[in-house]
Amino acid sequence: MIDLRSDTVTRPTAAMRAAMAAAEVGDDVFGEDPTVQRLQERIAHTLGKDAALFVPSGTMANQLAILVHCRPGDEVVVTEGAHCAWYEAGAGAALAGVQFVHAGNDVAISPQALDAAVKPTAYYYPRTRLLALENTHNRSGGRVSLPSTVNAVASRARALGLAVHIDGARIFNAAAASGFSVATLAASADTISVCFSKGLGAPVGSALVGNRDTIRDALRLRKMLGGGMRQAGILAAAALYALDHHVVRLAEDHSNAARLAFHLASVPRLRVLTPETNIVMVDVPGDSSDAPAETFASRARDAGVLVSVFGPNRLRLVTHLDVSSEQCTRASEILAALAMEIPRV
Ligand code: TLP
Repeated sequence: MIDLRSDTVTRPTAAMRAAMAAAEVGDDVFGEDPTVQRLQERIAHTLGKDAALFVPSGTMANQLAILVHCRPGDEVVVTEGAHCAWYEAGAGAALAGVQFVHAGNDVAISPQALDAAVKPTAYYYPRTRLLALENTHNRSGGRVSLPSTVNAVASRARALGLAVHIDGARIFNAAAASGFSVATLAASADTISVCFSKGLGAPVGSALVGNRDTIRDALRLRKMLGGGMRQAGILAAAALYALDHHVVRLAEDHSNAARLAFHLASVPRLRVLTPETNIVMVDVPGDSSDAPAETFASRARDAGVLVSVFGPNRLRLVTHLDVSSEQCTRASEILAALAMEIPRV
């Protein structure tokens, strides 16, 4: 099987497992796990912030950010298709008691779109409290927001009294594609979440990064959510290994995605969004009520390629550490052959 469903499917390499096995550990609820401490200091420094908190998932990192910045009844402004509004099981409403307002397009929000989304201040309006951006932006096909775009809307947000969070699950992909450092990409955010378990290839783990007071609040909230982990250094060691060895290879995933997209774009029945990073969105034709993407994905599975369904007509293919460029070429041949079987209308 060639698994292109997500960059979350990677398995730790032998060298990563060796680093995990050798990790020095302690009880992190007592703040005594030296490897977790080392990871938190390292990722905070890499992102140009004071402090970081190691958490089990990107979802928990995003939800902690919403919890630290907002109170029940507040509003969070997000882009179209934001992960925190689409894929986190309604946690923003259920746990923090916030509602989401979609503004701008599916990658970025302009200062003007933010102005239009923020509620006035009379007592009967919800309080618009947080701007949550996503870089790279998953549902738009892994697109990158450049610092100029992020800074423009973030400074408008600040002037309006909003905090700024970046869901940086794939911020290292954004850095690899744009040439900007992750610290530059994170500069205008109060908090940023980052995942070690996506393109970086660690089995588990994310971090919430921000200033010391915010991360102290997040530590308590993490405990409240049941995310206090004990000898978590075993997992932090995988994340440290990933930072040392897997950041530099993200460009390979991007060139595999570009090649995959290039091959598929020449297939007449498919519409392919040109990827900027490791995510390729492919639209298949057909009446949306027939769920053509589901049908295509199940044929692809039978032919040995796993892809995700991202809409009635939309498939998502993600390149990662565990798919080689040969496998990507093979996958594009298999998918192209399947697409040629789609009847013309
Ligand atoms: N994304 C997953 C699915 O949930 C869609 C994937 O396969 O891409 N932020 C972003 C931008 C993400 O893409 C994800 C995971 C998360 C946060 C959540 O991370 P986890 O899965 O660790 O909770």
